[in-house]
Amino acid sequence: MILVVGHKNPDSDSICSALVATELLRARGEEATPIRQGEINRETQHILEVAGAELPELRTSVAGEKIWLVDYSDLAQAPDDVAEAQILGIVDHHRLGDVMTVNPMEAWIWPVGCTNTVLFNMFKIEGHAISPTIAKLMMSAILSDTVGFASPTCTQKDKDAVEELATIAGVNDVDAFIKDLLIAKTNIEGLSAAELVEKDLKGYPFNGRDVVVGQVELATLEQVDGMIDALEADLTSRCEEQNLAFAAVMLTDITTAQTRLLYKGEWAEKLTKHEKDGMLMMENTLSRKKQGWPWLQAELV
Ligand SMILES: [Mn+2]
Repeated sequence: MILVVGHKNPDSDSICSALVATELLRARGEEATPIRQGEINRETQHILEVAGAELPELRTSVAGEKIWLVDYSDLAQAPDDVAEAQILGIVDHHRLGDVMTVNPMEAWIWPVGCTNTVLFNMFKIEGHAISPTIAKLMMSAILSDTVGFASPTCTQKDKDAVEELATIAGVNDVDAFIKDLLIAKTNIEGLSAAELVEKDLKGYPFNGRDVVVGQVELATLEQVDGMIDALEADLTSRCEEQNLAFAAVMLTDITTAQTRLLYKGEWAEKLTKHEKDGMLMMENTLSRKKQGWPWLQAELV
């Protein structure tokens, strides 16, 4: 049995990738099961409902198991006991991380907008049939990761994949499909400051210290107007409790690509020079991976 596991703090791509890669392995004649390392967000819940797919089982230990990693290759995002598992494969679209394997393994890492774009091409290369449910999972993940094709991470391969997948899925109106997805993605009603910071929080080892950067995608920055103090207080206590050098959250208006950065920690003073009227605004910034984190790395050195 192969366990297919996405990253910690799973986003939609991470969950859909686990489900889709499991189908690919089964099509190859392997026994496989998708698992997840955490609770899913509202967008993912919406996607699973639309696709009619089952939520992967919550499981955070993989010691002694054969596993595939989907949507990451960093130790920090893997199950804590990943060193005791046998990694057989990786499908990803991020920079190559620091996981190590004992034996040779299969790696599919492409510079595209979404892991599901790589998986879609694997299905095609290997000639496996794609069911409407799997097609919906794949196209939803691609549209989520690329923010409806608007993200700078989006490539022609992502667009081509969605075009083919929409036909298989029987989705005639892709724009309406994107709109429903974005409504579910930006629904933060009733979430606490801590829940917002944790919604899509990634940990990065940097210069010998630990840093976390979260991102909240919004339809308008006004959605978090009353929560700035609480969000900053959460970042501060997170730094203290986890000995982080820096904790930040990108508040991104996905309709204008404008991001407000909230940040705290020992290294926070390195960024204050970029503030205007007490706010650090990052214009034209949708992607943490391609824009937010690279900029922060240069500033935090
Ligand atoms: Mn992804």
